[in-house]
Amino acid sequence: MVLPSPAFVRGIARAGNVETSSAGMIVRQRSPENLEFPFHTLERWITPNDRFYVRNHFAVPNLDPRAWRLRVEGAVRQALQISAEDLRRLPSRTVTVTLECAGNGRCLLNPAVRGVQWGLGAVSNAEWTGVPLAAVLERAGLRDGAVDVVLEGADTGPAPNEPTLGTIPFARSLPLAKARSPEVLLACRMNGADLPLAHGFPLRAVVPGWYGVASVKWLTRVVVTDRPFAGFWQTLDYTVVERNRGLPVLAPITEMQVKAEIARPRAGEAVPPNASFRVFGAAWTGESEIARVEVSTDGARTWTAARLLGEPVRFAWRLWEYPWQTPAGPGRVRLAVRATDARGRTQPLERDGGRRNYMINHVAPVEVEVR
Ligand SMILES: Nc1nc2c(c(=O)[nH]1)N[C@H]1C(S)=C(S)[C@@H](COP(=O)(O)O)O[C@H]1N2
Ligand SMILES: [Mo]
Repeated sequence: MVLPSPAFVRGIARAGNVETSSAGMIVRQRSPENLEFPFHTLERWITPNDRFYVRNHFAVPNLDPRAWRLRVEGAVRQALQISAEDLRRLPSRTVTVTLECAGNGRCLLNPAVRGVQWGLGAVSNAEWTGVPLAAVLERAGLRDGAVDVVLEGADTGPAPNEPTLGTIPFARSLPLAKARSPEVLLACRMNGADLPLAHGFPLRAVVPGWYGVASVKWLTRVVVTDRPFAGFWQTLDYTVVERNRGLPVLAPITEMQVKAEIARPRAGEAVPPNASFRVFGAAWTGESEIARVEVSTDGARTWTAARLLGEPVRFAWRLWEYPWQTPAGPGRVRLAVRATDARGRTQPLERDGGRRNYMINHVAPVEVEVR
């Protein structure tokens, strides 16, 4: 068994030393704005709108909601132009969904990899209200041979690391089966309020169980394609390497991987000796539910079950706690957590290099000081 190196653990402490916004968010990038939820402040199951992490590739587009239309076209029987008012007349649903950026935890990797250097907080949980994408596809009517559903945002800019490509929009596709699943929403409300501009006003996709990149914001166009969509954000970016008959093959990032994070204590925090300390955090997974969370106080050698809080809600994170009896003597302790989902998938102890700079879910101990 290979444990994450001490350098990995130091990385978590490094994540704490950064600039914060007026709302107390960690500023990872000013322009475009990329804001991290300070994960050590986790208390409640729902993340308030002004604390929900923000991941933007380009400048935020300012859309006039009166002039805005959602165009639905491609391999459909009837192309549509839907106004915000039309959408409000369709039956809506509310679902609680955790979004995690595929790069969450990146700043903990050693050696460093490229991309926004997220600590623990490129993950948040909110209640989203909107019309199922399936209902809109149903209205347009899919033509035979439809394969993918492309979601396009109004934001555009230069393609990252591809200067000759010029300006491209942010767009991602879903295979038909996921696009038609009842939980996939075109959301116009977040935690009971109008969708904030930073989170995609007037309309965004919410794709439960998938990494945040699938949940396209500032939606303006849905294009049904008759062949697999090989867009920029699922070929040159947001891909991982899978093995196919021994050959490395790039595959788009889709489902979230099972993962737990410790909110408290924070890395480097001093905890009192001979005391009862509440270790606390959250755990989530993709198309399943969290079945078990375990805590280790000896650097990922032995594990004890933590207590799962609240009720299981598919597609939302589960809070957990562990009453830790801290040791008598002063010294450093490496705390770790690992989650297992209802399909029996458990967080790995080692990182799979094929995941490049994405999908970071291996067990990552935090070092605290007993004194
Ligand atoms: N139009 C558009 N949609 C987008 C993005 C973007 O840059 N533009 N970023 C994606 C990524 S990578 C993530 S992780 C989520 C983040 O959603 P949030 O900013 O509401 O947290 O939005 C996704 N949708
Ligand atoms: Mo992301």
